[in-house]
Amino acid sequence: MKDTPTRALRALAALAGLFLAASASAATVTFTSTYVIPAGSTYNGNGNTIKASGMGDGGQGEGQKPFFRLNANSTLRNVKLSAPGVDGCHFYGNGTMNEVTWQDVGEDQFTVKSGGNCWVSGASAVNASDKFGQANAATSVTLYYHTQTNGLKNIRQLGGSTFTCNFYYDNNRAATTKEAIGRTDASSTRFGYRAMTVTNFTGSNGWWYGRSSQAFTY
Ligand code: DGU
Ligand code: CA
Ligand code: CA
Repeated sequence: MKDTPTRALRALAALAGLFLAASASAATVTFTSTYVIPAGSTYNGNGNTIKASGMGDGGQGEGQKPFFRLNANSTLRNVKLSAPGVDGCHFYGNGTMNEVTWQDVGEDQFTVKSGGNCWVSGASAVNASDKFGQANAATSVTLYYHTQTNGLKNIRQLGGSTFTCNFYYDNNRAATTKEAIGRTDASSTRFGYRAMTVTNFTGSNGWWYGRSSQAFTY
């Protein structure tokens, strides 16, 4: 009985220590080149913030470098990407970006460079002057419990391309989209969506940029 308060205090102190250790470990890490996540492995950012230096200015110039290249079957998780947003992150085959926060999207948020089953889940991205996601190869992309705020297009399939993509929006939020939730020029591409919250949409051609017949709920 006598030592109960001491034990309680010790437990509290231990908890506080854990909390402090956890916050102290979140750091800002500077990248001067793209980090390649090897096939089949995971990069866990442990809540750190990445800052790109000498990789692009985050404007609309093409040829900027991505923060991360995800080789096939790799995962990027628990990381914040600060301005300048450079060329976002690139998928090469299947991949997952989980709890990745884009604090200020640069040229674009993520790009599918070669196709696969690609997932962007949790967390959020803000301020895409043009596109959030860009698909440059036939792929399946799922946005899952992910929020995108303020941009022209939430997903854009490479302009003029006719390969087939399947885009899924599952429990997402799109706030202040000014052109399209999904835009494609390919007649075989499909957009599936469920539990999607869209607010302040101002595109003049509908969510699917004139291709509503290619969209379905599931
Ligand atoms: O002319 O190729 O925006 O991957 C168009 C360009 C453009 C790509 C794409 C990307 O489609 O650069 O960032
Ligand atoms: Ca581009
Ligand atoms: Ca790009």
